[in-house]
Amino acid sequence: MYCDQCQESIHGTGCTARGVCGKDEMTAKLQDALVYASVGLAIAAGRQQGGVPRDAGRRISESLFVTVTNTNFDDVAIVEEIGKTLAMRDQLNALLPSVPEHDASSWTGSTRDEFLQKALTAGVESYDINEDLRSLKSLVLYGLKGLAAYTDHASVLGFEDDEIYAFYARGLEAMVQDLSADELTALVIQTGATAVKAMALLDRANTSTYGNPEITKVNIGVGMKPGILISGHDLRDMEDLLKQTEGTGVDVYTHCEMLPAHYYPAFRKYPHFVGNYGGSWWKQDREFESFNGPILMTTNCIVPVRESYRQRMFTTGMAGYPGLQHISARPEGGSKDFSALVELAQTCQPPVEIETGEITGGFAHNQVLALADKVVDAVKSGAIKRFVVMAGCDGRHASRKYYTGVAEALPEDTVIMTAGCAKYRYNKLQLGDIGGIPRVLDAGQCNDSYSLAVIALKLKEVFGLEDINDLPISFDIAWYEQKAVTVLLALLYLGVKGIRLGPTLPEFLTPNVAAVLVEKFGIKPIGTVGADVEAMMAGA
Ligand code: FSO
Ligand code: SF4
Repeated sequence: MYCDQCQESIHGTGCTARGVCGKDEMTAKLQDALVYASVGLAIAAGRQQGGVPRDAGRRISESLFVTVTNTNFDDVAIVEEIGKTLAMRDQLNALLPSVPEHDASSWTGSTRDEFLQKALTAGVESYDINEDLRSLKSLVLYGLKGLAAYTDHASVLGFEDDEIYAFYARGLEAMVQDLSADELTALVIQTGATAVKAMALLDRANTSTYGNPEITKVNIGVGMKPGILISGHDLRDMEDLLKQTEGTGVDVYTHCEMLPAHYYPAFRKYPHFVGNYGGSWWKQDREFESFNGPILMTTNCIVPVRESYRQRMFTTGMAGYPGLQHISARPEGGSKDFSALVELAQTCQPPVEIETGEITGGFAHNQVLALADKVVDAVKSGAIKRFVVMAGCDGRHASRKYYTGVAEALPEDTVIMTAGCAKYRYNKLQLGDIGGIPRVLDAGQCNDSYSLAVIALKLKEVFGLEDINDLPISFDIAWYEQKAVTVLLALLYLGVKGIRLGPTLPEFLTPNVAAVLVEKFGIKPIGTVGADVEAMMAGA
């Protein structure tokens, strides 16, 4: 196997025997075969009269999402996805005058062993012999994987965009084409442009279905009843679960990236939606143990499952893990059936309390813009000197203590804007407020980084500035998996310069490609807390 798609990829070699994430060789290879099957589907879909059919767009979203870090470790499910993807490729090829001339369009297989055989020549390292070109292709592919997660969530809520699906066709076909560095660089920028569209689409899907996030205090303690813990990013699953647990005597808690569900009016109204349990994804093994009740993983991030909670952990959607019960897709126009979790919860002990208190969030664009006058006055009066965007992901590495250190070291006249699970490095610190504006403004999930961009663009307009980089704002982004690559490319497309990226730069960037990003966009690796805080406060 060879995998270098996340920040925890083994430095210098990528993951070659077993992933740090727990992905084994067979799963890694099957995921490679699934991406390759998606390339074949993309080639066929992109050649259809009338553009990429929506079912093909959805299929590509689902297939790529399955291969995002920590989403699906279940070989049986992945084999099934490959089969479905190849079947759709063949259906669409049959509508063309002839099958496109590429192995990705014509290879066949139906068994796990055949897919493993194909993976030997179809992994990311086969996409180009030139490592710089391969690096650019990786940047596009990983950006597309993150995009796929976002378009999957949006489509579940009935929101789709043909232009985004058309870009899947273009971007995936590029994986098997001979393209120059300039052509691939243009594709990287287009991936960023499409990322902005996809995040805007998901924002529309979420807010028009569940209302605009509002300032909310979320309880981090526990109640007396047994609970179900829901994690991941899928809000439609959240809705189904809250409805089906009403009046059952079972409480619902969020974990990690589901925390922002509390900020939505459509979910806040449920009295049995009690709070958030625990912290970020990588601590789940201990927290799932003490939670005592059923756990529902709607998406990534899953870590290797311990025996102590295996029997009460469920997956759904694109998430999967061998041996866990998987809740099947909702029937057309219906809901998923979470009754197995409810019944199990009724036999469980309430969660063990691991902390008490509250965290405040809900500062997505609509809420912040409602406070715009207050924010603008605070900037004009000098009460707020600087905004620091610390969005992105959390991860296992001790080096991520840097983000806690930065939050603590930033002067009291600074405001941290965040989204994604990166926030768990500092969202329980008592950092206070500035004239009623909290010093940590949490917009929501990683995709809600879109909100942070909308807020920045609005501030630029209010202050009459030409360039977003003239605002008193710094970007200190943490990345882990491919959605963060998508968010990063979106920020670059929007013209943000001088982003600090950590805890390390991506392993898949060659020195030459990294140099281009540095030169064109001023991207820099994080340094020490002291030096970075000083530089950010000086606008550097
Ligand atoms: Fe985190 Fe995992 Fe949301 Fe990611 S839980 S790391 S970028 O899946 O998607 O922020
Ligand atoms: Fe390694 Fe990350 Fe790939 Fe897992 S997803 S195998 S940790 S590079």
